Amino acid sequence: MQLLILLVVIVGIVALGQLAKVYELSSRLSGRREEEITHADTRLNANLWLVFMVGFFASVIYLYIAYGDYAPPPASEHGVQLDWLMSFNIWIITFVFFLVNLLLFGFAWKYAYDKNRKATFFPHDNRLELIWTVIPSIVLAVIIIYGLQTWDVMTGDASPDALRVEVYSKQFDWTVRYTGNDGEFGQSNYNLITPMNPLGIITSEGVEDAMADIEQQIAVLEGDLAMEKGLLLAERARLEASIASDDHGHGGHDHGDDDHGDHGHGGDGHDGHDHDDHGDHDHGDDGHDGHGHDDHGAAAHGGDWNAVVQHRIAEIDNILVHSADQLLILTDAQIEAKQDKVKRLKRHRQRISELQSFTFDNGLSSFDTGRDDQVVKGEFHLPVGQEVEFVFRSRDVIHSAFMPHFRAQMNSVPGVPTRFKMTPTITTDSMRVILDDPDFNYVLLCNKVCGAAHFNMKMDIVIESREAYESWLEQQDAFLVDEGVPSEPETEPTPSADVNSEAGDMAMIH
Ligand SMILES: [Cu+2]
Repeated sequence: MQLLILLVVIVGIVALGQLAKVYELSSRLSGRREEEITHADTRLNANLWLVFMVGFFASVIYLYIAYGDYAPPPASEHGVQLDWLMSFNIWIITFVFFLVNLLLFGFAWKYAYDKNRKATFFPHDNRLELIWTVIPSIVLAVIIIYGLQTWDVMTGDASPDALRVEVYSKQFDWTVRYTGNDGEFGQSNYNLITPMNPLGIITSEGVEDAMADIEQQIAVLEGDLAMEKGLLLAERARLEASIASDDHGHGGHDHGDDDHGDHGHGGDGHDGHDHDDHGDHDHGDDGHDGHGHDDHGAAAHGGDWNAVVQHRIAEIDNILVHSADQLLILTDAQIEAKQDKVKRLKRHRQRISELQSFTFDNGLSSFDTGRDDQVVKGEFHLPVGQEVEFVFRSRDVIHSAFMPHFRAQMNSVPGVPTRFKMTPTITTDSMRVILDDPDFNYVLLCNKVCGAAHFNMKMDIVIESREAYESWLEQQDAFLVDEGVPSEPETEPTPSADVNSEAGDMAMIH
């Protein structure tokens, strides 16, 4: 097959060569040289330029008519101005487009080669230079100033009574937050993000719960590690070895604290922890075994290393013998995973403990203002004619909040809150009538390719009368319902009896 194609190509090239030869022969017969171009040839080409120009212009005009309208009318105040800015630019571009192409094709037609005409030598002209420098400068300046002014309308300070709405992005959905009755958003931090608190809103209760939860997780993991057979045996071996080399290893200590050591543990042997009546309490019945606190004792007394070590060995032996059924046997990888988890939990605990609140102008603490915040998903509502101040945050990557019907778009950047303001002017219902589409909805889309499910990152926006908006907002749960139980967005309100019993349970756990 390939051979066949190759043959066809070769035959084609040969045929072309033969055709060229025929042409050459025929022009030689007619007594005319090949490179000689007649006046008719030139005029034909010149006229074809004009034909092309007319076709080109006609197709551009067709595209303007077919696609020039940005379908739904702008549904926000600044949207009208933004559309004007766009149209203004388009008209300038259109004018320049037709002018330049008219000159380009027109000159090609008019000044086609004519052997009787000599080209004018025209190297420089100050007037021309001035014209094509000054005019574009003025036009560009107008475009830029007009553009900046429109930008300023969208991003300038919102009025104090603007409705404040936070739009939070993550892979792959949007969450919207309202301030609640106090008019302030609660502070937020990623360290407090949980499935129940996707925005990481900080409240004093939330911090306490998170800390208790972390403590509990650490306790469980450390409990497991304390009962791991391999670790216990390894520790025991290490301790034995340290006793064997004790004269060298810890001699210094003992000498240094001689009197101390003698005091406390003179004749007591391994059992001697007289410093600690607490210890006696705990282990009175257990005899040789239990001195869970002797690390502590050792640190305090410094000198009784040997006794401590022996004590710990006895303790380990006791576990190995008497609690054999509770021993865990884990692989190295499992142990490492648990130890790693403990380290990460401790870091997490550290970061949460470093959170600091601040006080708003009205005297509220930023750890208190989050309780009544309303968090919604799936769809959010805005009152028509009300100025809205949007704040954008992102959890993971850069997203872009795009609300095409309002001619609004803003990047949503992790770590850098962004914002703009807008005033919706057309309700969803009115727009449905305008577009004659009963299913129409305003949308918030993601306009940055942010990952696999980017296409699905969408939220509906409902623009409605102030009354309808207010009654909708009233139905949205506050972040913390009653006694510190985070509400679940998007579910029916929980009966208050359940909330209370749940709160009771949680209080017991923590
Ligand atoms: Cu996105």
